[in-house]
Amino acid sequence: MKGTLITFEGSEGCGKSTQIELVCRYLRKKNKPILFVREPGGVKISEKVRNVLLDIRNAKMGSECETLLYMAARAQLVKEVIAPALKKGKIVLCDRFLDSTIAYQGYGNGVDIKAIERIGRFATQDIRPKMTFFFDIDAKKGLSRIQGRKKDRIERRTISYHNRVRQGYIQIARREPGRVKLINADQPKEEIFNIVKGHIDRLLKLR
Ligand code: T5A
Repeated sequence: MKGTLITFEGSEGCGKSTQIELVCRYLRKKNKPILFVREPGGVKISEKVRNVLLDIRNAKMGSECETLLYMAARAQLVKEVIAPALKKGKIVLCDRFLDSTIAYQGYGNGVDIKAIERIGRFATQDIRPKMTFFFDIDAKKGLSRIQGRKKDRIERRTISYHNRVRQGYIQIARREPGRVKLINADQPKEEIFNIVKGHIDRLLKLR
C-alpha cells in the first residue's frame, strides 16, 4: 500500500474528533491527499450497522454479536473506501479502528482479545495503522465533557466499564509504543494539537 493510515483512539469525550478536524485542516493547507472516515460507519452499509450498534433499544445484544457487528462495519469500510484510498497513496485519517474493539469489547466486555485480533486481521485485510493517537483521559472527566449529549448504548455503560476501556488502551499503548502515541488529553486543545502535529510532521516528513 502506498498510502498511510493514521488512527485516532480513546475513551468517551477524549477529544479525538476535535483533533482529527485540526489535523485535516492542517494537511489540506499543505495540499496533502487526505481521506477522513469514522468508525463505526463511513459508508452506507456500515452506517446502518452503526445505527444497530448504538441504538439503546438493543439492550439485549450479546458481546459476541456486538464484536462481530463492529467488525462487519469495519470490513465494509476497509473494502469500499480505506483499501482503495491507501492503494492510491492517500493519507487516511480514521476516527477509531481495530484498537477500539480490543479496548471496548475486549478489555471492557471480556471478549477474548486473541479472537478479536484474529477476526480483526480478516476484517481489515490485515491493514494496520502506521500511527495511532491515543488520547488518554480519566473516564469520569471524559464523560462529563459529553454530558449534554443524548447517550448511546455504549456511552450509557457503567463508570467501571469505561475505566476498563481506558486501562485497555493503556495496555495497547504499552505493548506498541512505536505505533501508539499516548497523549494526555486533559490539556488545552491547542497544546494537544501541537504534540499531534509534531508526530504527523515526523511521520509524513513534512519538516
Ligand atoms: N465502539 C466503537 C466500540 O465499542 N467498539 C468499536 O470497535 C468501535 C469502532 C462510537 C461508540 O462505539 C464504541 C465507542 C463509542 O462509544 P461515536 O458517537 O462515534 O460512538 O463516539 P466517539 O467515537 O466516542 O466520538 P465523539 O466524537 O462523540 O467523541 P470524542 O472524539 O471523544 O470527542 P470530541 O472531540 O467530540 O470532544 C468531546 C467534547 O469535548 C470537548 C469538545 O469541544 C466536545 O464538546 N473537547 C475538549 N474540552 C476540553 N479540553 C479539550 N482538550 C477538549 N477537546 C475536546
